[in-house]
Amino acid sequence: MSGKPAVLVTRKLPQAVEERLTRDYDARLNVSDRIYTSEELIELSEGALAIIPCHTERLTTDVIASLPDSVRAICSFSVGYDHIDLDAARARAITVTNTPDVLSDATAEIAVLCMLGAARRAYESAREIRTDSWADWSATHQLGVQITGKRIGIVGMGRVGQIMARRARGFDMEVHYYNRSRLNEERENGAIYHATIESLLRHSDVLSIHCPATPETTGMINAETIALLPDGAIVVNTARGAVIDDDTLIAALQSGKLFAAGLDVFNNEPDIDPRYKELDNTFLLPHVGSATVETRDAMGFRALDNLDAIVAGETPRDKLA
Ligand code: 8YV
Repeated sequence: MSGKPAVLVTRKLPQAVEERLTRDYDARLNVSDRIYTSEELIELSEGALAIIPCHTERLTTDVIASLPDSVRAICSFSVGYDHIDLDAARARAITVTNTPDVLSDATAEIAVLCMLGAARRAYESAREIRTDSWADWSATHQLGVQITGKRIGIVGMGRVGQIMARRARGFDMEVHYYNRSRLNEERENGAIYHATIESLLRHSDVLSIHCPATPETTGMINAETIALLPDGAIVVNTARGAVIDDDTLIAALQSGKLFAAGLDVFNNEPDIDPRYKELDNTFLLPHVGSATVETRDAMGFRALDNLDAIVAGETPRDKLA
């Protein structure tokens, strides 16, 4: 017995984070990085004060109700918390935290990559090189869409959305946004507010999704809404797959209603809808928005700062429940 509080860490985390974990806690690390079943997670939590999950663990009503009494905190290694039932945690007085801010720049970088990858047909071009199918230069070869000067519509003008807006201004894009509430003038920074998603869509040559997955945003991009985008628009999603109805997006990509899509997140990861992979006009990444050395360290340290505060009897900075 080390005398240190026990913490279940559900996935393999960066070395520096695991070093701090083992220094300060009786850390139950996941060396193999295999995703635990709900039953395993409950069993492995026995006697632990806290769980540090990732978005890959579904902490549903039933799982939370079955957690051992020892568990007093869930400090997620993620900004998104759609995988945690906050009401169920509140009902058991379990404190829940996330890791906002520290991954906003990295995620906006990937959104820029997805935007450019989709607009400039990066998947098709890279494939030509790697399969030796590049015939020769031609004036009509691989023509994409220039995003400079175009309109970007940002859904969810939170931390990541605001950084994406700044990056888009670097491409002289006209920034439009839809958010639950209008931002103040300073944060808006010249962006044009739309009170409805429908209005935003009509003004979006590129639509970039930065809102969380909630009951309100699930399936927000569906047959009715996607029809409102200008023909030849580009859809970028680095938030959560649940915001998009896959059948609708795939049909719009197949028909040419949309020029392309750049996607880092999907419904049912990693078993995504296979039709995305059959399309040439998709630029697809495996949920790597926050995957930089700097950011993953910062996420881990932020989760541990929250845990340290809870252990010290203080209110953690990123308390969700
Ligand atoms: C993380 C994310 O890598 O933080 C989030 O919400 O979507 C990702 O960037 C992942 O969730 C880690 O748990």
